[in-house]
Amino acid sequence: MIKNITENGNYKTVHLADQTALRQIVEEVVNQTPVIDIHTHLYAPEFGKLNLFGIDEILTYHYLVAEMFRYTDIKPEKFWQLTKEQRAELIWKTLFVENTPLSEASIGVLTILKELGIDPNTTDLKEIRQFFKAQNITEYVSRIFEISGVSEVIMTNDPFDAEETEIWERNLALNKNFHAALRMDRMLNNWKTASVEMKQAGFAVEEKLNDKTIRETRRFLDKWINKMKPLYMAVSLPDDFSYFANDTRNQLIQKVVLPIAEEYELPFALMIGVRRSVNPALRVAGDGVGRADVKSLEKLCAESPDVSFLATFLSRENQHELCVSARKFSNLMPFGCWWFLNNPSIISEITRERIELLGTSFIPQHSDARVLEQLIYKWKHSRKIIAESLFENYEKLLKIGRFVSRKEIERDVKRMFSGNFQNWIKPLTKKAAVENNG
Ligand code: RAT
Ligand code: ZN
Repeated sequence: MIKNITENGNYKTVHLADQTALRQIVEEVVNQTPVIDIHTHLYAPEFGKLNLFGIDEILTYHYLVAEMFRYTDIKPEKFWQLTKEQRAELIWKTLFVENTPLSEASIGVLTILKELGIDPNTTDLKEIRQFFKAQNITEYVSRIFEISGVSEVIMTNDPFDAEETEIWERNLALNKNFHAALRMDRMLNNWKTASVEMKQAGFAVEEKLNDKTIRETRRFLDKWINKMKPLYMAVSLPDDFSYFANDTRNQLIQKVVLPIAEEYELPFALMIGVRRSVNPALRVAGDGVGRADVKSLEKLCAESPDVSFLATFLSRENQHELCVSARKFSNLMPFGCWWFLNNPSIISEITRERIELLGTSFIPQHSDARVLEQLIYKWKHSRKIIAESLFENYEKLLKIGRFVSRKEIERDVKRMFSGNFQNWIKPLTKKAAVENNG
């Protein structure tokens, strides 16, 4: 006989077999707790055509484009000449009709269809298109958020993207569930071009990092921070990123990014390990992964204790080191299972590892959704694994005789799904103490 949790949080004595009740409650809480999706490529409806939705966008997701090339002989140059509809048709035929859709990204498409009430056995793409054409976008956005259990999303906002900045310049009131993140890729990864573009935009910036350039670069970021009101700054970095080098990127981090992070109390998110354009012919589907050096992240955290860092690594091999670093630095918050890691077997491994090393003091997932409906599958699939990983650990407690209440489970899941992030974006002085130092 063991004790088990009850609905109101009290303990009652039940038979061991009733561990199923514990599992059920964990699943229920995980499924019902709203999540803040801290990294997406979605846009608020006010961004017009940048806000992607519908079956043609879903099918032409670059994860699926890459997979399609595994099965067809079509040359990339020819593929990119097709219209979006033609590309979607080819991907549909290749991955869903002529082959069994077994990969995570293709199962994801079927999860979306099922959750929207479309028969996943439908092979006629025209029929599926009808459903999406009939949607009213404002209501549809709320409906997708509701089905996905997502309360808010953070966008990825690039101050060098003309299509995007043109909309920001209009100062529109955005849907309140979409927030900005200021993306620094072009500035930190391609300074030569970025400096020219900033100059063209009226900032007295030169390629050489003299004092005036630093001042003007900060002024450029001041402008965009005031306009976008981002919740954090972010950059994706290559696998060979080294904070030990004295290169332009590191000088910009030291002289521009970190001072701004302190001044505005904005966390700095580092997404490390992408090898851009491993196969340029595949365009956005052509990036790869490489193992990075976590010591560079530790150096950043150690040298800037007053800056809050969010970090995710693309390589599976870096995940354990990231957890250990987070035990050493309470200004470091690991987040998400990024891109090629966003597969059930790997999410399961990473989440279990993180719980074992960090308890609940991490952010388990982000969707990276580029197309609105992807929120549905990314969160449905991840929730299942997060629930399993949590259950596994509550079960260990149960076996020892330490009983958990529903309230505790709710508190834990809330922290992981929204609280840790909300706490992280608060000014340093207002952050709750993080109890994860190892
Ligand atoms: O996951 C993706 O869609 C990638 O293409 C990238 O956008 C990556 O997530 C990134 O933010 O750089
Ligand atoms: Zn992304």
